[in-house]
Amino acid sequence: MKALETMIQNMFHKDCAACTDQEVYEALLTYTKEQLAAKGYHDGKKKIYYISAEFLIGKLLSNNLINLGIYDEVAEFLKKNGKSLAEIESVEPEPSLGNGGLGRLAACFLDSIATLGLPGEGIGLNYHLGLFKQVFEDNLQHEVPNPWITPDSWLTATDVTYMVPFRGFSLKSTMYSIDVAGYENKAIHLNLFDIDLADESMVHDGITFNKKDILHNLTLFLYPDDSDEDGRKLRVYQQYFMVSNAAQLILDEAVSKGSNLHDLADYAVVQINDTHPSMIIPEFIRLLGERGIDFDEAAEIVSHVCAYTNHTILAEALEKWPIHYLEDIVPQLVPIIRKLDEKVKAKYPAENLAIIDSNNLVHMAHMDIHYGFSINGVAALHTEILKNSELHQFYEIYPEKFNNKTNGITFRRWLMYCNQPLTKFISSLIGEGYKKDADELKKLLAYKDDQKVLDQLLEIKTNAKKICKDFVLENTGIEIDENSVFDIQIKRLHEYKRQQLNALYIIYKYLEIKDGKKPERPITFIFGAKAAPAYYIAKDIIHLLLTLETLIQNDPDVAPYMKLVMVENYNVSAAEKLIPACDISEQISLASKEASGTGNMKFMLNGAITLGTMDGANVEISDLVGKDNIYIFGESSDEIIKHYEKMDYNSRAIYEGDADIKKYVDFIVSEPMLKLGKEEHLRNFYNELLNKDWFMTLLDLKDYIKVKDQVFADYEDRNSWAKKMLVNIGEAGFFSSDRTIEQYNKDIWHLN
Ligand code: OAK
Repeated sequence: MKALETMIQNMFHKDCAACTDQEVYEALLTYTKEQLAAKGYHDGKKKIYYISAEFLIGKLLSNNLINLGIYDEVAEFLKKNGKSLAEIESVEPEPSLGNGGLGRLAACFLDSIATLGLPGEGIGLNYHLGLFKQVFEDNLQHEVPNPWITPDSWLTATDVTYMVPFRGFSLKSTMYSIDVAGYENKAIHLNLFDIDLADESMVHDGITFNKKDILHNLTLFLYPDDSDEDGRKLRVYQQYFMVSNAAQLILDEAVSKGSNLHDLADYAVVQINDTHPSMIIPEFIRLLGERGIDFDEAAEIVSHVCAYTNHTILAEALEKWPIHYLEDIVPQLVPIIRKLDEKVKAKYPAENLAIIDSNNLVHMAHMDIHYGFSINGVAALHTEILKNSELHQFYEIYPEKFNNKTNGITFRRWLMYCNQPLTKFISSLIGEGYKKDADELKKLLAYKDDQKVLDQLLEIKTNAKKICKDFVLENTGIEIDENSVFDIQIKRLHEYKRQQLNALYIIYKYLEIKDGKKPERPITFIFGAKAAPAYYIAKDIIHLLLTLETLIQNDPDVAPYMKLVMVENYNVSAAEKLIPACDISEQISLASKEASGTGNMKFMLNGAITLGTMDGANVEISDLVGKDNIYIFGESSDEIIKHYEKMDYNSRAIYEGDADIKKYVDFIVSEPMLKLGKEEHLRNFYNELLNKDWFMTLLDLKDYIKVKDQVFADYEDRNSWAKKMLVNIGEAGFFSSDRTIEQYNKDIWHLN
C-alpha cells in the first residue's frame, strides 16, 4: 500500500489519517484507475459489442478492489489509519444509468465478459441526471434529478468523437470510458457517448425540461417521459445518437484491425439489448453504403453481425415507431428501412411479419429478427413463450435463429461484496474454487445435516438483518426487529409484478391481528420500487403501500406484530444492503409476464427462500432446489395465456363471489385509509382492481394467502428452514452470469 500512501501525500500533502473521507475516496479512485489501466484490457480480432440503453453498474470502488484482488489489503490499510472502507464508500455517488433488470443484467454481463477474458465492450449513453431520484412526500412518489457525475469520477474522457446527423443539424459526440475490471483478470471498457452541450440547468420543478431542445437535452435523462409526442421523439433522438456512435466506432475499430468491411463479421458481433439499439441495423447499412458497399451486400453483412435479446413480452414495451417520426428525425434511415421491409414483404407477405405495418408503424423487434442471426429469450419459459405465442410467426420461418440464454448475476457483487460473512463461511467449508467456478457451490450440499453449519447459517442471516436494520432506520426512520421475518419485494413497480397482491396480503394480516390473531413471530414487509413518472396506477400502488406503512406504524394493536417499510429511492446500493438480510424472496409476477427476473437469483444465492409463481427463472429455480425448498402458488402460464385468449377473467366477479376478498379490497377505501391517504389515488387503484385488474391480482389472491401463511409457519422450524437455505445457496451456481456469458459466447458470439 506504499503506492497508495504516496499518492495520498502527493494529492493532499498529508497522511491518510488526516484526510477527510472525501479526500481518501478521491485518492482511492485515482489509485484504482491506475491499477486497472496497468493491468491492461482484453483485446482480440473479434469483439463483442454489447449495446444497451441502460447499464445499472452500481458503485464501483469496492467492486473494483475485489476484482483487482486488493480489497482486504486496502480495507486493512484504511483501518490502520482510522478510516473505514464502508464510510468511504458512502461518499461515492451511485451512477444512475439504468432502470431495472435489463440494465443490471448488462452490468453483470460486462463483469463476466471481463472475468472470462473475452474481448468486448459495452456501449451506451452518459445520462447526466440518470433515471430520476425518488423522494416520498405525503406518501406520494416525486421525481427529482439524480446527478452522479462529479469532477473526479470513474469516467475518463477519450478523444473519440463523431458527428451524428439528424434532420437539419448534426451533433458532435464525445466518448467517455469506464473501466470494468474482470475478477483477477484484465478489464474491458464501458463506453458512454455524450453531447458536449448538455445543459442541466434547463431542468426545473422536479424533472421537467424543454423536450424540444435536443442540442442541450439529449443526454440529460434515461427514459424521458414519453407520454407525449415530444417525449417519444426525444427517445428516438437518443436511440439514434447511441447507435450511430456505436456503428461508427465499430467500423473504425474493425478497419484499424485490418477488416475490409466485407468481412465485418470476423471482427464484430453486436448484441442488441432489447429494441432500444435496433436502429443500428439500418445505420450500419447506411455507413457501409457510404464506404462503397451496395445495399444487398450490406444487409447481408449486418445479418451476420447483429443478434437480438428480447427482455419482455409486455405489448406496450415492444417498440413501434411511427415512420413519420423517423422521417422527421433521421430521414436518412427511412429509405433503408423501407427497402428492408420490401425485401421481407416480397418473401413473407403476412402483416404480422412486416417491419412497417399497415398503420405505418416500424416494428423494431421485427427488423431485428429478420436482419439479425440470433434471437434469444432470457429464461427457459420466456423463450418457449416467444417461440409458441408472442413471436410464433417468426419461429415458424426462422426456427434456427431462436435460442435461450437464462439470465445470471455476477457473484462478485452479489455475494463476495454484498455478503462478506457468508462468503468467508462458504470458503471455510468448500474452499475458494467456487469464486471462479460457481458450480462448486454444490459442494455445500454435503453439509445438509451438519448441525453446526446450519446454526452458523442462521447466525449469519441474523447478523445481516442487524446491519440491514440500521440501513432501514436511516432510510425510512422506522425501527425494525432483526428477530422478525424479513419478507422482501424489491423491483420496479409494475402491475404485472403485483406489488398490489402483496399489499392485499398485508391488509389481510392487518385485519387478522386486529381480530386478535397474532402471528407467531413479528413480520417485516420490505418494499423498494420506483414507478415510471407517467405510470399513474403504479404511483397509486406506491401511495397505497406508503399509506399502509403509516397506518400500521400508528396502530399500537398491530405495530408490535408487523411492520411495512418502503425504502426510498431503491437502487443497487440499497439492494446490496437488503438482499443478504432477506428470509422470504417475493417473486409473485403474473405467470407468463416476468421474462426472467434476476433479483430472484440474488436472493437465492444469499440464502432466502423464494415465494413465487411459476414464472420466468422461478421455474428453473424450482427445478434446481426441488419443491421442498421453494413455495409456489398461483395459476400456470398456460392457464394465464388461455384467460387472455378467451378474455374470461373478471375481477369484479371474483370480488363479488368471495366475502373475504371483498373485505380486503374494500379496505383500500375504508375510513382509516382515507383518513391517512389521498382519496383520489386510493379510489383510482380500487376502481382499477374492480373494473380491470389486467394482471389478475384477485385470481391468485386466495392461494397466495394460503401458501404465504404456510411459509411463516414453516419458518418456525428453524432447523428445516436452515436446510432450505443451504440447498438454495448450494444450487445457485447455475445462475452465475459467467455461465450465461459462456453460453452466449459458445452459441452466438464465437469469440476465442
Ligand atoms: C426494460 C425496458 C424495456 C424492455 C425490458 C426491460 C426490462 O428491464 N426487462 C427485464 O429484463 C430483465 C433482464 O433480462 C428480466 O430479468 C426481467 O424479467 C425483465 O422484466
